[in-house]
Amino acid sequence: MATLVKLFQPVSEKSNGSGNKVTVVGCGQVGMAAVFSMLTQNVTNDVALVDMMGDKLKGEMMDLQHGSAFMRNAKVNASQDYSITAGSKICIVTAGVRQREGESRLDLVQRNTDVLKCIIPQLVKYSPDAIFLIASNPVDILTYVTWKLSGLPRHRVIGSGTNLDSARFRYLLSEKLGIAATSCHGYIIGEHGDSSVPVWSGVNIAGVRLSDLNPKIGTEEDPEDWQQIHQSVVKSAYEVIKLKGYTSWAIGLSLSQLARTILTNANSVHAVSTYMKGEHGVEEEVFLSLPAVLGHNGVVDVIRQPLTDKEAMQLRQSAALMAQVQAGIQF
Ligand code: 6V0
Repeated sequence: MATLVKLFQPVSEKSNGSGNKVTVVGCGQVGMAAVFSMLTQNVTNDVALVDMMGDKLKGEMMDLQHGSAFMRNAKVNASQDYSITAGSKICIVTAGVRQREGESRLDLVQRNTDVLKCIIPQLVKYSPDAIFLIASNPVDILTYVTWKLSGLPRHRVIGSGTNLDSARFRYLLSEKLGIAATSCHGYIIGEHGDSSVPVWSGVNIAGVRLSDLNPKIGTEEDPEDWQQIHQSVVKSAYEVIKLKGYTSWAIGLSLSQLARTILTNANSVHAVSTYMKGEHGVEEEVFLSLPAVLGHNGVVDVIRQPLTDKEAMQLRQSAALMAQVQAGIQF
């Protein structure tokens, strides 16, 4: 075009690719909250969106593109064709059905496994070196399913797991203590959801362990009933779904945080769903959350967190439940 020829004096070839491309498959409530968080928090400026609903996908893409002038060089592509995902550093999967009121996460297993069967081989084909970050529920089982379907090494398949449950826990602790959530340290491990395990023995503020101040903390004998905080965490998704129909902002922020850690090779520690066999006496091939060091390669290390006998036993019970559900999956 003549105007372009007049405007530009060519010096070198334009290079393609940002080096921080993130694909999000599933542009529903969770996927779009994750995309919005990543773009506005400058985690990536290069996203590829895939969904099976063509009009919605195009609408989401255009809506974000119209915000370009408010973001930092954001590049947003969307298509039902997986070739647009090529060369992604991270593939985030939030596609599938979500719980309806009263349904548990485990009720979704086979339906969402069938969804992953369409998605994972395509993502692996176009981004064989990517880290796979799964959010679709039941997230621990679907992370296992992704690992099986993808053939990728275990360190490159991660479930968002209890990063969200731990954030909810820290928020509720912060409300009770009247200090910032970022100053309340503690992890929920195990299954994302109903059988999650709060590690009360490690909950601390500035290194002061609450279990040293209240040895009964988190138990049924605790007169202060701190265990009710964990019960609220377990109930919180059900409560939000009852109120607004879905959960989105907190999981979107959680995925954005994990993507930042991976893209920047931060080696930060997050509770994410990872291969569990051999940890804390777990004998089954399951994925459950443990605090893990994350970087460019995905999971670098799992933290050897001292657990009480009861905590380790609860973890093994979750693992047994996961294995039982996995045994019924049709691949
Ligand atoms: P949603 O708003 O219904 O979005 C799901 C999207 O997936 C829709 O746009 C669908 O069109 C799309 N989709 C379905 N099948 C395919 C396919 N084969 N290929 C491409 N796209 C497809 O659901 P929402 O975003 O609320 O939830 C998505 C998933 O995340 C559900 O399984 C939830 O249970 C799960 N969540 C996980 C959380 C976590 O902490 N891990 C938290 C909240 C929700």
